[in-house]
Amino acid sequence: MAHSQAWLCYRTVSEPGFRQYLTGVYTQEGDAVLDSGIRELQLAAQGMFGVELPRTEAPEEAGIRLQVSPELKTEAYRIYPGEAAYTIEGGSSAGVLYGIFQLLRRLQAEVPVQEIRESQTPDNPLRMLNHWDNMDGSIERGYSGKSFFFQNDEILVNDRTRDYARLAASVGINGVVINNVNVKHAATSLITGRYFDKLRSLQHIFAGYGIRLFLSLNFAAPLELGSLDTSDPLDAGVVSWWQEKLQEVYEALPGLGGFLIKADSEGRPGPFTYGRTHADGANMLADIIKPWGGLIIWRCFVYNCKQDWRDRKTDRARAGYDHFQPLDGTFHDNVILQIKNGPMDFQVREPVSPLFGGLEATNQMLEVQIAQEYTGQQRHVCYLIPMFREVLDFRTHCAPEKDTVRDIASGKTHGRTNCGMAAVANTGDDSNWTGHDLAAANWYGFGRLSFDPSLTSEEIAREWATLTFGTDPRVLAVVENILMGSWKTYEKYTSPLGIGWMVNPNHHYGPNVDGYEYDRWGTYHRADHKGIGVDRSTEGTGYTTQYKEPNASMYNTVETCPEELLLFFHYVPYNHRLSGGTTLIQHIYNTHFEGVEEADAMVRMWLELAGKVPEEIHRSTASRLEEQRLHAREWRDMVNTYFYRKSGIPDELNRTIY
Ligand code: GCW
Repeated sequence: MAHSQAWLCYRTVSEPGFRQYLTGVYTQEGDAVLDSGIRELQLAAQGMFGVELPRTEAPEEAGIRLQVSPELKTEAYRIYPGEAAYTIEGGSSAGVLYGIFQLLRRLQAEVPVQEIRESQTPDNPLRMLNHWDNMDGSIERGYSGKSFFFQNDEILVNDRTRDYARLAASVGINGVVINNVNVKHAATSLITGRYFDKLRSLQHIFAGYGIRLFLSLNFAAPLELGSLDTSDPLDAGVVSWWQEKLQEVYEALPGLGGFLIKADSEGRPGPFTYGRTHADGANMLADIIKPWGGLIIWRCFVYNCKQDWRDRKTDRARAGYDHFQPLDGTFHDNVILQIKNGPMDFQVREPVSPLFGGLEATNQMLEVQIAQEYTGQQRHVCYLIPMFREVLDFRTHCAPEKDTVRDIASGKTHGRTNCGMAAVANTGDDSNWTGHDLAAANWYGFGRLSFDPSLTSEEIAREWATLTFGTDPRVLAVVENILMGSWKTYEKYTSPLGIGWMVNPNHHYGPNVDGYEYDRWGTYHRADHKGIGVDRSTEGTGYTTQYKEPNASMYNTVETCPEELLLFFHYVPYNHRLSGGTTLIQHIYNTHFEGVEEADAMVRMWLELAGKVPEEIHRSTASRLEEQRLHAREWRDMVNTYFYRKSGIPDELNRTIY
């Protein structure tokens, strides 16, 4: 299927200033990344100015000069106009490439070229996308078609691969895991000769855009691929099996970034089976790939998924910290722990995982999910950048300063370099990449934010909208308005005050208040006729003690707990008065009515853009917004009715509650 160029569509601009430089492009050094940069400039010159931009060997003929300047940090860039030439410098060719994309963003926004004078060093060393693509072509939690990496157990390498790499690199992504963390079936064999040729082609394309390829690994490979009867990480036979295997992999694929591993989680194998720790497992693999500069990225999503509802002490939210904090300091240098933003699982609202701040001597990476598993599955618009901003800005109090999640992920708090941010990707082979056209803002936004976490959500939304739709102020205002309100709107008509879940089990789309209440996954809301919420204070599961002070005390009491997380931390009676004066039950009713009104307003706003954005995008987005509007009603009515019937307390405003 033909695919769109998303935010790299290079439409005509009216600001002519840059034309004077379009005489030629020159670079002294040459490599695949600089070649990609030049191709991008040529494409853009054609699209924006209708000019054929030649590459020249003579610097004096070139209005655009690319230069690798070792005094800049590796991936940093500096771009500026001059008399004769516009210069794009980078600490490496990847830095130059990032500078080119920044210049093109500004030009596309009609910024006069004489004002485009910027320098930037990416904040996070690793800026990664994790694809949960299976080799049969399906995507776990994929909402935009099939995989464009795999089909029928084969690896796909085609035009789309390059465009994917361009889009990813344009927002600063420098690492990609192509296969699902649940490594099963053919994917276990990705580390065998059967796939090396295709992986090399993929790696080659990625490398041309400064992106390193990573693979998800099956911890039980010695059993499943080899003929061993164990995958005990401390067993000598297992260690030598991995040595041989990974040597073969690195000889075939030098430059491979390393491996991402989900172990002892949701049925995946891991060191627990053999009475070993996660550090035993991760370090064993890390030591083997260290000579090649490889990294082991070890996920912290480990919890007991078979809980008994009567047990009010076992708390899934506690699990990440309980498992990994005691191992702090035992992981080797080339191991990175990848931690989901919240302690549960990508709900619309969660507190920040207490592992951030709890680990002081361990490499850490923040994992977020732009695949909208619990936030409308790319059928609803939910711009997640404001949520990620809150996570990054959260102060852990693990140090007197530089203690935010942003500082920790970027390595500033503890002086680390193996760290950064990863997002579970939201792409598939739909022609627009992300199913919902507006969901592309999350892909774009994640990359931009991981490169430069000082950007605001509004700036990112505006940039994306400008690149995608052009500079019409009316269009920009509407798109920005819809995006900026969408996370809070989604939160309003779904589950209240941080309690989460309330979705249909398994596929996770659509309201079902008790969907997980009578299940064993530890995802309770504990609603009864008097109140709702999970007591995670010191009186309850004690989860609050995993935070550093003053956060621990703040979360521990109802009076000081941030209201948007009230039900995550406390069981609260329906007649409890919130800070604004309304009762909890009234707040639930009000927000659900408001959420629907806001969803209606989004449809009205979007309809105003008919004729102002490409017709196909207008039509398909309108139909998704319509589905969202109707679906928001279903959520409202299910949730309100449920709580009305549980509590017996009527709505003060007498609206229809069934
Ligand atoms: O959110 C849950 C998803 C699973 C996923 C798991 C994980 C890849 O429902 O589909 O598995 O998280 O993060 O490992």
